[in-house]
Amino acid sequence: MRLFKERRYISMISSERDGEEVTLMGWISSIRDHGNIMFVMLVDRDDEIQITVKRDNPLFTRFKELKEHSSIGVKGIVKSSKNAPRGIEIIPTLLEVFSISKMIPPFSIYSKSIPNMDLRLDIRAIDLRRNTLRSIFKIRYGILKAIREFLDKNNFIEVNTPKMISSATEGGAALFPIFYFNREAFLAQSPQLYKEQLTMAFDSVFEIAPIFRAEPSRTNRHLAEAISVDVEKAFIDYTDAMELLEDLIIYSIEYIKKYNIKELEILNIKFDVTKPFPRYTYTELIDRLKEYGAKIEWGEDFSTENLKLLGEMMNGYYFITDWPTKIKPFYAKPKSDAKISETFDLMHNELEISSGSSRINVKEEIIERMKSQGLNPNSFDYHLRVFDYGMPPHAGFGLGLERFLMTICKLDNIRDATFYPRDIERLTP
Ligand code: AMO
Repeated sequence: MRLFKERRYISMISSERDGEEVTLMGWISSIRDHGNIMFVMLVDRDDEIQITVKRDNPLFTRFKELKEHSSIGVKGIVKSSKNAPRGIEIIPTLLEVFSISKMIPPFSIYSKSIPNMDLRLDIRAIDLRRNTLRSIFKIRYGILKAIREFLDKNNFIEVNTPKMISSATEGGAALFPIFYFNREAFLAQSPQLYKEQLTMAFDSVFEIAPIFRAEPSRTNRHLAEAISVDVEKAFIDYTDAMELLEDLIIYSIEYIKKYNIKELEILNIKFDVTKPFPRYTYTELIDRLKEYGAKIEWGEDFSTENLKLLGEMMNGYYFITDWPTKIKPFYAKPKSDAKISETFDLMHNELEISSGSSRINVKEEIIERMKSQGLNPNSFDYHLRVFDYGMPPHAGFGLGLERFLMTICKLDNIRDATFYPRDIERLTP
C-alpha cells in the first residue's frame, strides 16, 4: 500500500516540518470532542501527536466515528501550535481506518494509577502500550545490546545449547518434565553443563536464553520461564568471574545512560553505580545477621526475612562470596577448606541477580560431589565423558535478565520485566 511506504514515525515530526504533508500510522490514545473541534491524540511506538479536526474539515464526521485504541493512518499538514503538546499539531487531509476498537480496556493505559496485575496481563499487548512499560522494555533491549557488545569486545562467542535435556543441573526439585518421543525428558533449568563443556572448544562463551524453573509459589521475583545471561570462561577463577560480571553491569548501565536517555527520564531513573561492588563473605554476613538478632545458622541459605534484613543493611549492588559447599550446586569448586566453596552471588539490596563460581574440572571430584548431593553420576555420563579430554579450569556466572532489569528500572514485580510472564497460575497469554 502506497500509504504505508510514505509513513513517518511521530518522533520524526517537529515544528521544523511546519507546512509539510506527512503520513502517520498508529492508534488513538484519546479523543477530546468539543463539538466544533476535536483533538485526537495519535500514538505510535515512541511518541504521541495531536490531530486537530475542525467542523469545516471534510473528514470531521469520519473522525467523529472513531474510538480510542482504533488503529488508523492519517495524512495531514504539520502546523506549529503553541497550545498543542510538543508545539505541533496535524491538520488531516486523509484518514484510513484500519481497525475500529470494539472493546474499551478494563483500565486506562494512560492513567498514572496502575491496575491489578492479572487484569493487565489478560490483555498484555494492550497493557504494553503503557508509556512506562514501553520504556522498561526499550531499556531491556538496550541492556541486551550492551551485554552482547561487551562480551563481543571481550572475545566471547554466543552459543545456543539444548533446552530439552535428560538430567537436572540445578537440583531436582524445580524441574519441568516433558515427553520426549517415548521417554521422559526435562526443560533445561540452565545451560550450565553445556556452557562448561563449550569452554573446551571456544574458551569464552555466553548464551542468552530461557531457563525453566518449576517454582511452586507465586512471588514477585520468580518466574517459571526466565531469561538467563550465562557466561563461562576457561582459565579463570571465581574472582575473575566476579570482576567480569561487575564490568558487565557497569558497561550495561553506561550504555543505557547513553542510549536510553528518554526512557530513563520517563521512568525518572538516575544512577550512582561505581565499582568495585562491596564483597562480603557468607560467613561475615551470617555473623552480622546474628548481631542483628536474626535467626540463622552457618550452613543455611538466607530466608526471605533474612534477605530483607540484608537489603536494609546494604545499598545497591554487592557480592556474597565463599558459600558453604553443601548449599551450592555439585559443579561449584570447594576451597582447600572443603566446607567452603569458590562461589558468589551478586545481590542488589535484597534481590539476588546472579550467581557463579569456579567449577570443578577434575572428574573424580565432580563425581564425589554428585554423590554427596544424592545424584547418580551415571545420568551425567554424557557430561563426565568429556572430562577425560583436558577439561580446563574455568569459571562463570548466570545473570537473571529480568532481575537485572528490576534493579535498573526499580521494579517491585518481576512480571513487569518480562513480556508474557509464566508462573504457577499463568500459562496464557
Ligand atoms: P541460579 O540458579 O542461581 O544459578 O540462577 C542464576 C540467576 O538466574 C536468575 N533466576 C531466576 N529469575 C527469575 N525467576 C526464577 N525462577 C529464577 N531462577 C534463577 C537469578 C539467579 O541469580 N547455573 C547457575 C549459574 C552459574 O553458576 O553460572 C544457575 O543457574 O537472577
